Amino acid sequence: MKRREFIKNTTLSSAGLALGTSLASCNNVPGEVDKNTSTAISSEAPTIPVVLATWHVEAATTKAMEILENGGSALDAVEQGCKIEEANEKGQSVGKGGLPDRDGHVTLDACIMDQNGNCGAVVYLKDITHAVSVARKVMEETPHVMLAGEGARQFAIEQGFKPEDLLTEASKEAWNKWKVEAKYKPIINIENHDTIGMLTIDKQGNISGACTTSGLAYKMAGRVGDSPIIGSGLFVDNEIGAAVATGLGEEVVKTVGSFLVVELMRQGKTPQQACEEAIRRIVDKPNSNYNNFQVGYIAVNKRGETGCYSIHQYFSMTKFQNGKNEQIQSDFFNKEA
Ligand code: SD4
Repeated sequence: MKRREFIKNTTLSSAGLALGTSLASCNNVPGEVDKNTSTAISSEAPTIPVVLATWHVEAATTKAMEILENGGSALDAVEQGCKIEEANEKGQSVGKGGLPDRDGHVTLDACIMDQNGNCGAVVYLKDITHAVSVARKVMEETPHVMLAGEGARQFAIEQGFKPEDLLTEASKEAWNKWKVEAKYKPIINIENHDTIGMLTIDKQGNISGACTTSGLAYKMAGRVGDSPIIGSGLFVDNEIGAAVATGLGEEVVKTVGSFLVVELMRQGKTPQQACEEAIRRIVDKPNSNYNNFQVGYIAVNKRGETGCYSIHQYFSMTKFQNGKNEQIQSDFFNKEA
């Protein structure tokens, strides 16, 4: 089977769902690798500040780097960078315009973590575009780490966020089309980029991270993925580095993926080696059906060295470092397809 057919036909049998977001994106032509992009291995010496994000999100990394270059904090950079994608209605997997659950509700998951190990998260948040900023408010204004559902929504409104309908015409149309058959195995959409996960190191050498998503398209009502779960979708340790995940959240949660990547770096692995080992933990499980889903990790260590790795081809990250804002194709595990 050709790679593109594989992507289009693959479903997530474990969850009975497919990623409504992309396995392959990064380029405007689905499934084609842009020859101008770099590979993950770079010979250049790492420097800080650095911004790293999942997928092809140059506007977001530009915004984050602008903040860092002006002496701003890693935390501000990561929040402001992610907000660019949340507000982008064309991205059907993040914030406004995200694809809804099977009942037509857009529900968002997000988290944020700073250099002091503080963190905040929101899960199953409705009606608020900037979930990452609500997560930051949870971190800074409450004694809690995570708020869910209606409580999160009420908290956001009290904090001054304006409720709005996140279901855009385009996403509604996609949902209506899906409803014709309502198979809980929608075709994977390979044209959009994905969940945004972002990691930043500021001029002081402090590290922060954030992750924000509308999760799996047409998921069961109430489903929460890895993205808002500290340690799974995101982990930051200011002494070591940080990691963030994208792809089928259920598989990331089962291996506590981002925490694992950071712990592997603590043990001396490079970010690249750590991402590869974390993917191996998923594919090496007995009865792993990894042919049917994608997971990708990106990571950065304290020195500003970076890495990324995924199960299948066409995952990419955007890296802004050494004055270059570039899309980098990830190496991947499954070379058989
Ligand atoms: C989730 N990890 O909700 C997120 C979604 C995602 O590619 O990254 N999709 O499972």
